[in-house]
Amino acid sequence: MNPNARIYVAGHRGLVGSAICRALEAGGYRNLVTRTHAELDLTDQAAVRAFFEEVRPEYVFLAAARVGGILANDTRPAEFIRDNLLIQTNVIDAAHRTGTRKLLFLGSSCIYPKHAPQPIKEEYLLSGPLEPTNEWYAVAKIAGIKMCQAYRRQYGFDAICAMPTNLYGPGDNFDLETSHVLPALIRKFHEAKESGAPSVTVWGTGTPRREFLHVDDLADACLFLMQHYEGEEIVNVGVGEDISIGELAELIRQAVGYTGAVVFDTTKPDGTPRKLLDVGRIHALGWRARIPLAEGIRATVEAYVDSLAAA
Ligand code: GFB
Repeated sequence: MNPNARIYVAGHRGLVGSAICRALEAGGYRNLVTRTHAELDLTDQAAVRAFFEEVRPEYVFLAAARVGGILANDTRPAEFIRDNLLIQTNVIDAAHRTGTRKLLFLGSSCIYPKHAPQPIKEEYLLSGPLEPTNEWYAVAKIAGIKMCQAYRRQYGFDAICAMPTNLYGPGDNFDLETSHVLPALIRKFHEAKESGAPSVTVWGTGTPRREFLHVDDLADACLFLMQHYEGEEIVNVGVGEDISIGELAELIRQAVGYTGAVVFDTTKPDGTPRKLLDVGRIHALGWRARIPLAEGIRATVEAYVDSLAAA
């Protein structure tokens, strides 16, 4: 990518989009194009086509999506499947129509079968039933992958697909109903410490295992793939190891400095028992994650507490 190339980051205010913008700016890319949701509704096909005809970005990072944790996915299936299908279809099609040179589509590790062999290889896609709590989002993301592959086959459109594992980092969503586990626990432990609450409630049994990738590592991988990968196959992006939710809660409890008890609310869903990604493909391409989880958690706790003070 030329430093002056016009690069559109869709979803630039979200966890992933803001990290991609940070990485691009740090890399000397000066011609970034962004639009807020109020300025451009990506579910509106006419508006997206008009934007692409006006701006004609050369590269597109498609990080815009309707995302959320296990409860949000489980309780709002229509929004998750509708909005993600609309956003990705509009952006991929308009990018192709207006001559975008390359587009990177972001999926998720939840596209894989609930009981896929671990670690999960890219070829396990569609080899078994999905996790019910997020099958709506997963089906939408799988459709996005297939659309990128179809546009490459029929039109020669250079669309590539990255499948990140669970993400965390600065700029995450800390709403307790819609967020993912890591930011939710940071907020819960911090609020319990501040209020002197005797315990913190963790959803589920604490036994599911999750892999956590810092969003700055993901952004680095996205720039790497945009510059070095142009294949049809999807590429997993992860750290190659996972921990249980119980172990994660203990890591966060220590990072926050909470000394009360941890209790598990088994009325809440566990979701997929495990979704550790096989990262052999991206390692073979020459990329590895760098940010250790304990260090990433400490930095995210600090950024969260600072953001509260700033607010
Ligand atoms: O991060 P999370 O919401 O999403 O939940 P998934 C991960 C695990 O953490 C589940 C447990 O077993 C939750 O029950 N957990 C414990 C909590 N306490 C909490 C809490 O306070 N909040 C939350 N949110 N979880 C998502 C998919 O699945 O993974 C998305 O639903 C996306 O579509 C994302 O793919 C990457 O990892 O289970």
